[in-house]
Amino acid sequence: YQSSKEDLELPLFDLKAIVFATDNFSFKNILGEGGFGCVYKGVLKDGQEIAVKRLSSSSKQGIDEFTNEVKHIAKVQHRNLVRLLGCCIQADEKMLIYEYLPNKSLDFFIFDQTQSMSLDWSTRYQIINGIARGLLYLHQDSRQRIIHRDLKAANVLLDYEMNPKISDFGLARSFGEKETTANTKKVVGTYGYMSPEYALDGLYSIKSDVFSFGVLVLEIVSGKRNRGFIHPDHHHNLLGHAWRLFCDGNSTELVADTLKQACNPSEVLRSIQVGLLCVQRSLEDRPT
Ligand code: ACK
Repeated sequence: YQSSKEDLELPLFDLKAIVFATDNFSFKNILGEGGFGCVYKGVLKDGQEIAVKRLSSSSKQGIDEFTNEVKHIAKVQHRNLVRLLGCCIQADEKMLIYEYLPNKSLDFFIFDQTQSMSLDWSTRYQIINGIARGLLYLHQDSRQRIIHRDLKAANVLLDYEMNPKISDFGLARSFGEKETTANTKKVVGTYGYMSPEYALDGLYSIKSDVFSFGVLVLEIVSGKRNRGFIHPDHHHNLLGHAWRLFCDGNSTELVADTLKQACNPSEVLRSIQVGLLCVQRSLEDRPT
C-alpha cells in the first residue's frame, strides 16, 4: 500500500483538461469549501472522476497553505491518505487534482442523524483502524515525520467501501530525524481536537496528532461532537465528562454507559479504550 516518500513524481495537468472536466468550474460541481478554496468534482475525458482543489485567494495564508499541502501530500502514498493525482499550475491558476471520494467526509457520517444510524460497529471499527494506519504512516518515517496538525472528522474522507482517507495537509509540518517537538506562536487547527499543550502553549508534536486521533475515536463511538478542547478539569462537555470518569479510576464500562451507544457493547468498549488511552498518553507525556 505504500511507497517511499522520496521517489514520487508529481504529474502536471493541463488547464484546458481541468476546465473541461469541471465544466468550467461550474457551480453545480462544487463539492465544498476547503482550507484555501473551493473543491470541484470533475470527470476527465477518460472517465476518471477527480476532485479539484482550486486556490481562490491570493492572500499569503492561502498561498502558504497551498504550497504546504503540495509539499507534504506529494511525498506520501498510502491507502488511508487521500491520493494526489497531480497539480495544475498555469496562467494564474493553482490547483491540486485528487482522486474523487464519493462518500463525503466522516463529519457528515458521524454527525448527520440519518447517516450515523447507518454506521454499524464493524464500519466504525474499520474507519478507526484505517485512520490509525494512515496516521502511523505519516509519523513513522524517522527521517521525515509528518505532523498533520488538523486531524478531525471533516478532514477524513470515505471511499466507496467506507475506507477512511486522511486529507487536507494545508497545516501539516515535517520533523527531521532529531526533532520531536516544535513551538509556534501561531496556533492553527481546530479547537475541539487540540491537545492542551498546543492550544495553550503552541507546542506540537506527534503526540498532538495522537490526541486529536483520540478525540476522533471518541466522536466516532459516541456520535457526539466534542465542543471545546478536552481538559481534565472540564466537566461541561460529554467527552470531557467521559475523560473525567476515566481519570477518576472508573471502569470503562461506566464510561461506555455515559456515552450510551450500546449497539454492540464490546466494540464500544474497545474503541473507547483506544480513544481514551490516546488522549491520556498524550496528556501524560506532555512535552515540557
Ligand atoms: O464533506 P464534503 O462533502 O467532502 O465537503 C468537503 C469539501 O470538499 C471541502 O473540503 C469535499 N472534498 C474534498 N476533497 C475531496 C475528494 N478528494 N473527493 C470528494 N470530496 C472531496 C469534502
